[in-house]
Formats: sequence, structure tokens, C-alpha cells
Amino acid sequence: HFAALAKMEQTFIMIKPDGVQRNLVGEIIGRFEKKGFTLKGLKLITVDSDFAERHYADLSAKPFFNGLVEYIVSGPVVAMVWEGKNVVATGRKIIGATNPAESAPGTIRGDYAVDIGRNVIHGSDAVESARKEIALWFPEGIAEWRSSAHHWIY
Ligand code: RTP
Repeated sequence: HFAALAKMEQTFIMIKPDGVQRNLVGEIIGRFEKKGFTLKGLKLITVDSDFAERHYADLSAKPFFNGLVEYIVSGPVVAMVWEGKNVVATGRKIIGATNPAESAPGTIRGDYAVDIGRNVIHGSDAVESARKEIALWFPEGIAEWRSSAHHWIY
């Protein structure tokens, strides 16, 4: 019955500079861990505008694009890969609506954010964008491992 484990979804999650500077890293990682997802990649990294523009290339025509890039390069971010069944869509639910004014209490943005321009966290919106984002942020690749917690917990 673990056959499904063979082809698990992965998503790219980024704690944005405001989330790092507000000491929300542990809280956010804890939510994904306690949900039951598996951490497959993790690093604290400061990116330049070239890189941020590549990550947000789809939004380049938006009026908030320059401000968004400035925000993302303003300090280190925590880049992560999380794995699990349905992790892309469920990750977006854990994160909450883009605009914190609309994100439900109990979601990360609903609990910790006020401003759409300072909304703490990013999560891939589809399996295909997750694949691209993981390749962009983790060109070195990510570790292949599987939890053996069932050997340790009784
Ligand atoms: P993300 O990519 O960060 O997870 O956000 P999202 O898919 O929920 O939202 P998207 O529309 O892709 O926007 C990306 C990020 O741009 C910022 N934003 N600012 N009106 C504004 O000032 C505005 N709209 C969007 C947010 O930080 C959003 O997360």
C-alpha cells in the first residue's frame, strides 16, 4: 500500500525576507512537518535581482513587479522543497490566499500577514511550476531520502 510513495509530488516553498526577519522560519517549517510532508531541500539564500526576475518572470508585466523584486532581494530567504501526496495544492491551502486580507485564519498568511506586498511566503501554484522552480533554486539537486520513522516510533 506504499506503492504511491514512488511518485510523490514535490513543491517549492520560499519563506520571503519578511518571514525570515520576523523569526517565522521555525513556525512555518513546523506547520509543513506536522501536516505530514517531508523536507527534501532547505537553504538560507540571498538572491540578486536577476535571479528574482527569473523566479517571477510570469509577473514581469505587472505594475507591482519592480517592488516585488526589490522585496525578494532585500534579505535572505529560506528556499525549500517539500514532498508528499498532493503537496502542491495542500501547500497552497496551508499558505492561504495571496492577499492576507482574504486568507483564512489558521493559514500562514491568515495568521501572520497583513499586506499583500509582505505576505511572508511563496508556494508553487502547479506541479509544472514547482518542477521549474525547484530546478531554478536547487541547480545542485536535492537529497534523495525516505523517512524510516516507522522504525523509531512505537
Ligand atoms: P506566490 O507566488 O508568492 O506564492 O504568490 P501567489 O501565487 O499567491 O500570487 P501571485 O499573483 O503569483 O503574486 C506573487 C507575489 O507578488 C506579490 N503581489 N503583490 N498588488 C500587489 O501589490 C501584489 N500582488 C501580488 C505578492 O507577494 C505575491 O505573493
